[in-house]
Amino acid sequence: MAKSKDAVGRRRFLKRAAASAAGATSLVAAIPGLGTDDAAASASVPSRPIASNGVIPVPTPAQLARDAGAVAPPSIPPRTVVRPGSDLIVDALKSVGIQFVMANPGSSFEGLQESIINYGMHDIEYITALHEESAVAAAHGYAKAEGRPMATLLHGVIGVQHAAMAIYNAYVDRVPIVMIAGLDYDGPVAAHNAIDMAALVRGFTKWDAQPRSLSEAIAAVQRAYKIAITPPTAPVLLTLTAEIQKEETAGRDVAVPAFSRPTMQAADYLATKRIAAALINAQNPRINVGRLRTPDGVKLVVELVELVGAQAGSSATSGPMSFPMSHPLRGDGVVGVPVDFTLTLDVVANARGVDESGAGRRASTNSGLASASIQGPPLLATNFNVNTRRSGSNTPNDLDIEADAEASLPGLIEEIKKQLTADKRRLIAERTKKSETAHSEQRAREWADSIELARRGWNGSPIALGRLHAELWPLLKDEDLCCSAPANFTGGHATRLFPMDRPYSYLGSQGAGGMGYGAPASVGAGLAAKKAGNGRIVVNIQCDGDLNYAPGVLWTMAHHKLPVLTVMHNNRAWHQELMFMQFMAGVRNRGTDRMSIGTTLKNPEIDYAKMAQAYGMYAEGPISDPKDLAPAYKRALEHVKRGEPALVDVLTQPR
Ligand SMILES: Cc1ncc(C[n+]2csc(CCOP(=O)(O)OP(=O)(O)O)c2C)c(N)n1
Repeated sequence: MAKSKDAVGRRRFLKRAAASAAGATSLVAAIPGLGTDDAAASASVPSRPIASNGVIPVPTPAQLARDAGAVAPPSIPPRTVVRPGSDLIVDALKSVGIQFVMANPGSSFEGLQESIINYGMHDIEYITALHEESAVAAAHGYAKAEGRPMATLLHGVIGVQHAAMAIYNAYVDRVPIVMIAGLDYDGPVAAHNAIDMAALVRGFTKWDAQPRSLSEAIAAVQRAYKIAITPPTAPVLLTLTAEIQKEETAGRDVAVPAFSRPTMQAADYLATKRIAAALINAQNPRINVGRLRTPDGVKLVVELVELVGAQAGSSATSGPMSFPMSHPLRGDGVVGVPVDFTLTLDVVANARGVDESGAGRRASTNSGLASASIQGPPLLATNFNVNTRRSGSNTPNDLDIEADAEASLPGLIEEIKKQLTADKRRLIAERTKKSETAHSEQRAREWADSIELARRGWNGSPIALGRLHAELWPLLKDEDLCCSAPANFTGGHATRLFPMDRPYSYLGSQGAGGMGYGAPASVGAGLAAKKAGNGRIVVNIQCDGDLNYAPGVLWTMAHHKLPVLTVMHNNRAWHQELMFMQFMAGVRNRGTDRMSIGTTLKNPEIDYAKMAQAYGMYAEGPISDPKDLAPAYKRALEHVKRGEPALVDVLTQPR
């Protein structure tokens, strides 16, 4: 491997510095021209405070003369690199539309970092991470809020290792992320190099590449993006050598080609015609909507449901990009009228292989189909080295189409419009009316149940999770809201009380259940909210155990001024595990008294308000009297509405 000029220069510098430092008694002595034995210089300068090592850092007369402008500064050698390769990598990232790159610094990608910060500064924002896992988890949250990937940079080997769990979460959650790992063969630490960097995470990335030249690297960035956003969407990893990042390209004919966006595979024409006919001819069709790829897909599916007056099932309480919960056609239809055709769109089976939308086979329509699905291919189809069974719906349908639902919708809508007769339009208008009435009653029942659940333990202290949420609702009901953290550990109140009506209203769970996700995902959601620029507020109901894996994200929120309200669900425990331990001790009949060992965060108790303040964020708490919640929320929200994060620490019931 040929050594780059930079690397050779850097090694020489390090050697020289090490040699002089070894023979010197102080830093001053190690730097030529600076020394305490320079009596003349010492005598001619005013006295200065003595550094802690006892050495006075005295400038030489020549330096003083230069400072005073008496002599011209030494001539600066001309820039040696005019158009580094990493500038073109920035152009490639721009060509695919990357807007944010998040990283914790590492010399293996210093060339690219410098290019992003200086050369790419008007197009790409550099977000500072305090941990690589947080960078990838933030990208995970961003992709779910936006339906598109951002990029992360990872230091060779160790940064990739730190990121591994977050990559796995994103992979299982089918979330696209473009990750770039640096590789510097001539770097200062040989242990940060790997012959096959991606091997560390290959089991849970969709694709990886280690380009051998700049042209290959440019093509690989565009390829990486395409592969990440094409179903099955997933994280991809590019390993970029320092040589490619730093090579001089001035005078060379390398350029970034225009990016051609990938076309997604849509359902074929015959299948589309059959589904259109089934939707039109059914007496009572149902469309179950899972997670579509982008907000455009959500718009299209709303159009489809309204066009045929179907009843719609939504996964919006499980994650983003689904059918709006408050839409008049979301619900179970008119009681007593059987569903005779079900179309399922991108509904992902849960770990047990049961789809989450209540889909099921029913009687068939007079077009011969009882059920159909359009579902992107499972990751199993692209990567055999997977540790997850999660894939498409396990319920067999009469017609199962392996294609992108979002890309299939325009054709389906067009075909339905072609097939619709005036008679059918009248029938559809009638059933739409009936469904809307039935659904508004259903909605009233659901709302009453949610309020009833939220009332439990209303005046209790520690504070009940229902009240923690209910006090937020009046303050947030008119806001453009994004709930960024998983709701399953916080009683599920958020998804019952707050209407999940926008593609990003609720971002869902960790994917693979890896903790240390909620807080960084909120950073990604915060970036999307800030970029939207319309006052969107991110609400992060934050479990204490989850925050403590990488609390440095609080600094990232403060530093980048993200509109995130963090409300601590501070039950001073990893309560899920405490319950498991209690069960274990119970079945062994040994008593549960000691099960708080290793499962609680007590003695000392963590002060999250102080923690957030230390990271530069407005914070209050701990709050144990529920009457104090609303005023504290109001004060915190004033900060969030000004575009800054804030945290309210609430002492809560376990669940
Ligand atoms: C990285 C990781 N380590 C350990 C676990 C095991 N685990 C599952 S739930 C849980 C407790 C989470 O505590 P917290 O986030 O405070 O939520 P709580 O259970 O208290 O509601 C733990 C540690 C995990 N899922 N992920």
